[in-house]
Amino acid sequence: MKLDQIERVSGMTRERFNEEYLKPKKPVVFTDLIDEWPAKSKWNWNYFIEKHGDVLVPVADASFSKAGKNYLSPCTTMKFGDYLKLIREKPVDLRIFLYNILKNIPELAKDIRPFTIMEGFLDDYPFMFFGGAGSYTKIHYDIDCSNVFLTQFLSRKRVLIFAPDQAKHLHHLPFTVSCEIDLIDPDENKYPSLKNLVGFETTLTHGETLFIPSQYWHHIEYTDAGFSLALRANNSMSLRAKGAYNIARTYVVDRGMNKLLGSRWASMKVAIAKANAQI
Ligand SMILES: O=C(O)CCC(=O)C(=O)O
Ligand SMILES: [Fe+2]
Repeated sequence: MKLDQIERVSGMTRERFNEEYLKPKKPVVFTDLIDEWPAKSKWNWNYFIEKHGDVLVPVADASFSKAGKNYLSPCTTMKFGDYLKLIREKPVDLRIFLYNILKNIPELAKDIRPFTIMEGFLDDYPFMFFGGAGSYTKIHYDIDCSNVFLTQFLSRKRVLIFAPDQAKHLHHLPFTVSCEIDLIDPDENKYPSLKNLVGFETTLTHGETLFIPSQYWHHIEYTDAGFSLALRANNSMSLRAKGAYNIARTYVVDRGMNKLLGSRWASMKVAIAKANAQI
């Protein structure tokens, strides 16, 4: 596996972003995109615990990505404050994924500002991700085919990114937006195709925003306990259509077959991924 460091930029204009990063689909880290947001100084553990600790949140454990009854679903709900205290203290296998923060806690809208770096932001889908030290989000690309702007708060997060054409080295699982290979433990002996994998990497810190181009694979490691806000933009009709198709396919075919066949469906996907893999 060969990884290039992702560039860091500040003072970026919309025109330059469009020419140098959006059109060529090149990941980049903005160091100043949220400098004017109150959230940059306000959003921390105590603020969420004291002001919004009683809100009930959906929490997922490792069964989220495993075949069976919890596949692609949260496993329980708990109080936001209790969850944050838990992950702040020690590594735990509990995550909050794709949490629509403004729908659930509308008051927080006053702490953020719309991004103007490109057109097409989907204002109704501001998703937050929370996790303890050592947790990670397995490699995937975002099902709706949006461009993602992932802003990190408080702590560090390591991100690996791969272009769509790298799917052949990652054992892409059919009917899904995920892969068999787990990059937390990249074993080149078991998966020789990893030797030819090329991509990008960076470690985000507080207040930095990573641009993940539409359909780019990403693997995310929580170096420390922390949280991020993902804002998404999609300014292309064809990508929106592809996203809608992906969502229908996952919810109808993949979920349906998981319900019907459970781990046998998971094994079939792995076998197809292996057959399609290229060294
Ligand atoms: O930060 C994470 O855990 C996942 C973020 C992600 O996959 C996304 O924003 O698309
Ligand atoms: Fe994602």
